Amino acid sequence: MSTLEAPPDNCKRPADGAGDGDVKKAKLDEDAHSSHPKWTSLNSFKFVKVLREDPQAKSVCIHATSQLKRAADQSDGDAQSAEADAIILLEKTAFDTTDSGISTLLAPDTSLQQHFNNDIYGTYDSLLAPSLNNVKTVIIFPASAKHMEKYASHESHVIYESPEDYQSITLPYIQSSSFEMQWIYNILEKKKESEFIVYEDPDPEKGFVLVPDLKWDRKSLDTLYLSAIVHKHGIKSLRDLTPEHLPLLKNILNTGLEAIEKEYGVPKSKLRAYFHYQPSYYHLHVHFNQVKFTAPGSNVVGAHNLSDVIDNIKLYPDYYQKRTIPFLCKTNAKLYKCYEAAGKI
Ligand code: M7G
Repeated sequence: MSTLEAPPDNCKRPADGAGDGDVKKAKLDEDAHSSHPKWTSLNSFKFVKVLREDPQAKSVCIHATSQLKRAADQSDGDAQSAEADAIILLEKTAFDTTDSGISTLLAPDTSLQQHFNNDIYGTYDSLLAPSLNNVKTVIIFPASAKHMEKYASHESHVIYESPEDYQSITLPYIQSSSFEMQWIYNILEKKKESEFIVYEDPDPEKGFVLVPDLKWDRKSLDTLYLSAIVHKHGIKSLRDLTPEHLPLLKNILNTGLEAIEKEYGVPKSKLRAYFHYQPSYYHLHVHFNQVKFTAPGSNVVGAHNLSDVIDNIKLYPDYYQKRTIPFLCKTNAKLYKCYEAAGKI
């Protein structure tokens, strides 16, 4: 594809250390905002547009705005308030198929409205008791341009990233971007979500924290989804993995699977463990989920099975530095524009 646009600024390799500076700045900017409020309803959000919907998954992702309160200004002591972007992800949850879940469904609280009947057939709308009408809701606020990019619906392309492309396009992009990783540091430092930790190995080299993932409603075992976040900083992704990391990877695979089986009773044979490439957050983490659940990003292009990764590195120590790795990229993504600007698309 011809490229007319100048490369976006964040395709360029920053001066030494500038990437780190961006991460620190993002951290400061985030600290400057008041923390995520505990909303009790959605009525303080102004609807902007639907970013994407998935009738099959029964989910919708909305762009909205809400008032962002900033800490009191030292000069006048008044708290400032400004409109900021929000992303609201709504997803209908799976049915509770335990005996008590089904009994509640069949209780008098469920009322039926008939559409039609014909011979032995009838269709209805069931109006369920509020306790059965749960819609899993994720609110990202204040949402950055990067969040908008991630959640907007855009066409995806497969990009074949050679080792040279990684060095000349992807790595400079990673180093010059900020990825809002504060949530990861909060988990590792036990500032947030510590009450949900399923397992932790505190070892600085081969240790990790295993927590329920944001994508999971934390109820249905059919959609069980956890993430193992490594304690060691500086391993950005699959591309960085070498034999030095084998003890870490084996530890995550073996101990992670055992911990999930112990906590949730889901056997190892019903779980998959994999990396995303490209990840959204360049701090190494592994996705664990139920094999019967088609998790977003578990497809053949984006997912790299952890046990395969271990075997590949055992067979070829520099496998992930030498191979071409395909990845899916949306046309609105900055990384896509970097590849386009380099004449690779
Ligand atoms: P990824 O492969 O970097 O990006 O995985 P993806 O979002 O495109 O999959 C990051 C994983 O971290 C995803 O599965 C997210 O759902 C999960 N995640 C993101 N955030 C912001 C949080 C969070 O605050 N808490 C938890 N527990 N998980 C999160």
